[in-house]
Amino acid sequence: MSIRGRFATVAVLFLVAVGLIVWSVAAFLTPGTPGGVVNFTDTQAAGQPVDLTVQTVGAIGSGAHPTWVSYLVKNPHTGSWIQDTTWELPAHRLIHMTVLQYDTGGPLRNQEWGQVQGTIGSTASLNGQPYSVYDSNAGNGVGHTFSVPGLNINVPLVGVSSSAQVCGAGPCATSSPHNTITFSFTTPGPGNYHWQCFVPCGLGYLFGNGGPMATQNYMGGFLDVVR
Ligand SMILES: [Cu+2]
Repeated sequence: MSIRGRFATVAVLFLVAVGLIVWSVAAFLTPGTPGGVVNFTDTQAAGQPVDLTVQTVGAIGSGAHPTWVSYLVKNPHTGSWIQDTTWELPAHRLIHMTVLQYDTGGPLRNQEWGQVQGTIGSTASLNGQPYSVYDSNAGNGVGHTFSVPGLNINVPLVGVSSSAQVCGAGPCATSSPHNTITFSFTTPGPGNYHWQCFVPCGLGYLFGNGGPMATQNYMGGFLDVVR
């Protein structure tokens, strides 16, 4: 091969490499496909509390990342479980939230996240028992949190026993081992409030904070509060 031919080959390979790097960095920085918006504004008459039910699973079992941890929300109109973490809620309304937690847990890196904050009475209920703080170094630890930084809401979601027959793929049925966590909060005025899990549960990613922790419709989303 001539010098010119070799140079052209090296140049093409170099451009392909640069292209691949740019593409992978862009793909890493771009959040996953945003879902629709699950509408809770018309499920109750004006002034009535709104029920919001979600589940947290150790593996979503389908889609682009079947092994990723995820939240799922119960469609208030059809009752089916959907993977969409943008929830449209009415402003200045009492929200009764139920979390069915199917994942295992462990000790928190920051014990602060074991504290229930920002809910009515600064309390939540774990299988019917009220709690305001959970010691993640005891028992099954904490699997995930439901946290809305802009509203100072944080609820530690206690893990299930890893020795049990843990649900392998979402949506999980209540026949699988789970913890039922309930709490209430009041929505503020209209706005977009980011919510997320604060347990670095993105297994296999840098410090556990990539993958599902950084992608819409897995471990974070938005409370889309409207008038
Ligand atoms: Cu999580």
